[in-house]
Amino acid sequence: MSNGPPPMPAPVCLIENTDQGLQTVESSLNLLRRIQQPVVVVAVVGLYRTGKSYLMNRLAGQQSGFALGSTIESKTKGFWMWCVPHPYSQGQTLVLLDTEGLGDVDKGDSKNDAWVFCLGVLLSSTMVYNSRGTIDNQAIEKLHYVTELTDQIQVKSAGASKQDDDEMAEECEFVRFFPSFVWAVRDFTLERKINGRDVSDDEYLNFALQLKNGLSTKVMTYNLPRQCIRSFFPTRKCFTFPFPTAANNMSHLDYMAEADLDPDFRKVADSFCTHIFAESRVKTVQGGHKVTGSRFSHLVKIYVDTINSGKVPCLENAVVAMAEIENQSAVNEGFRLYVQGMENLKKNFPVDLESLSAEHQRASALATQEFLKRSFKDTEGKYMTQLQEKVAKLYDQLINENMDASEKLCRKLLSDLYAPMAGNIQQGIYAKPGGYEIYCRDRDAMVAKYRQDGKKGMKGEEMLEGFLQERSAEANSIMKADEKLTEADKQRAEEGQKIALLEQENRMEEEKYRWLESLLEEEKRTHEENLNRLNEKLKQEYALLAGEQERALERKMAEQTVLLNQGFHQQEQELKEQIQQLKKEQAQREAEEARLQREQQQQAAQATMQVLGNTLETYYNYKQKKEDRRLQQVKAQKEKYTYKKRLMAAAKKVGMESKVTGVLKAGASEQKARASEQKSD
Ligand SMILES: Nc1nc2c(ncn2[C@@H]2O[C@H](COP(=O)(O)OP(=O)(O)OP(=O)(O)O)[C@@H](O)[C@H]2O)c(=O)[nH]1
Ligand SMILES: [Mg+2]
Repeated sequence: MSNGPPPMPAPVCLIENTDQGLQTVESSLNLLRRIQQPVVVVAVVGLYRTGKSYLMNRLAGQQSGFALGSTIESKTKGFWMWCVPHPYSQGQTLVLLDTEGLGDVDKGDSKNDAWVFCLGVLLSSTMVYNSRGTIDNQAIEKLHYVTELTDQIQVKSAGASKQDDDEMAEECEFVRFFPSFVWAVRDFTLERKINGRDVSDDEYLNFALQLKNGLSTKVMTYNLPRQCIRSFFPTRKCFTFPFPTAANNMSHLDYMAEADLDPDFRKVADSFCTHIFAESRVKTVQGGHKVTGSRFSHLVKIYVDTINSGKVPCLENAVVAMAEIENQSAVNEGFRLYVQGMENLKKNFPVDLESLSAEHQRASALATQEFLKRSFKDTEGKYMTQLQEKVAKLYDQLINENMDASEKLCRKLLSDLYAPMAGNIQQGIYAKPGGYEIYCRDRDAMVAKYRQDGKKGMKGEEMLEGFLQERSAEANSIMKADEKLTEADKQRAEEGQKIALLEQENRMEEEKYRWLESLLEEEKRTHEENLNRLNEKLKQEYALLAGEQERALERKMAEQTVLLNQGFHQQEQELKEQIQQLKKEQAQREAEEARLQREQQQQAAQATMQVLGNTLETYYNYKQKKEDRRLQQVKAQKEKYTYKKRLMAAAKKVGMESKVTGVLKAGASEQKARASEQKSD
């Protein structure tokens, strides 16, 4: 499965702007959901009929795509999206967003315009503001939407009532989440000179954004949009485009060959594209988390739904909501991989525990990796635990299924191997003097064959134990009916049978213990590995947050230097406070990071103790059982010995000591021979 954008021959509508309000288009969200690559989102906003769609087509490397209008009526409605592989950065997707033109007199809905502008800010990592002519006071006044952003966007979730301090903190937070700002001035015909000196595009923009000294209403009104742009978008860039072609060609610009365009226009357009491709960052959200296509789809839906419901979009809430949806699908995707990984092995059930465990380890590592790749902000490990629980539950179920399959197979194997003996019983082969010896030989040969079969699964010894227990009454009655055996032989045989059964029980317990021990060992290892992976992920997330905070500080400090140099002490003082606020947040993050690390260490230690405790308990139970069985064996041996002693005492009384000793010795050597025969089998 490719993680990049699916082939898109043309842009699609992402957000419709209807009379009922803004509405996301499900098929376009679905398209985004398939993209697992980080996205660089470039949105163009600006007054209607200013060549926005044309510029976006150039970024897409296409002559047509985003529809252009050749009349004075506005063309683009809502938000249109084109996802293409990033031309510079492999593994990233470039999402181009073309938006509805602002200030359309026919529409006459400035509130709606303000939301279009606001969504452009919220969704993009680079926002291109497009205008025509010059950056004069009128042009800046038309950008009044920036002054409304503080009412339209909330950074923190609404908890306690806002204080002045919070208000300031909110505004200063904008810089962390807002896109870089590029002003594209089209049809620029003036000479770029300030006080007779040639200046660059950026100097031209900064000159236009210069503040005026003073506190009169007029000055404050003049300064407000400029101050907002400076403060919210400290990373700014400007491109002044000349006319692309002669006025009479303008309406069929999208059919014109590149070579027929004005060379100066092409030069600026090329350096604009180069700048966008080289400098636009991957879209991030609060905490510095990178946004993938799939996360972006949630973001779009969350913001649009919030705006539609009449509420103010909140950056913090959006990230939390987005993380919840994304983490849940990360759990599902991780689990899907685990199920898929175990599916093949399931076909081969029964398998031994080593194979089952190895496959489980492999599949659960894959599942965890996939989960961690997709999830974010799972600070408490809630979703990671959810995945682990789902995996553990299925693994338990698979172990049971594997045991059932083993049981079924062993039962069949035993019944097949026993079939000739059952036939012999029916024919009375063992019901004659010496029959018990034949029975024992047949049974031992059958057990040896059973053991030779290597594909019995996890229940081989347990099933054999059950089988031998079941057959012990049969063995006893054959033995008792065997006239060749003396009472002493029978007593001895009975003892021998008891011991053999105990030995088999031992084997069965050992088999169980072996897999119990390896399951526990595996649980401990998986737990440790997952904890390490989660810690690593959290560390990475803290590094992202630290990077985000540092970048914000850097930008603010650069802005502070500019203001200081220009003698704007009042604004510089405000900035100073904002910088202090950012530093405070940085210190909070560091303290939080340290706290989390301490907690994680404690958790890890507790978990290890728990697993160790479990292992010790199991081990203790096993030891106890083993000891019980040993005592039983000793008792059985002792009984045998007491019987021998009683027999010898009786023999002594009747003067048959040497005969009894001879019989016992013969019996013992016969038993030895049989044992070595079994071994060589
Ligand atoms: N003068 C001029 N015209 C241009 C430029 N770029 C494109 N056009 C033409 O202007 C017209 C409108 O271009 P669009 O790209 O559709 O403008 P838009 O801003 O997307 O328009 P809306 O979607 O209606 O807001 C088309 O006929 C274009 O060919 C330019 O740089 N200068
Ligand atoms: Mg357009």
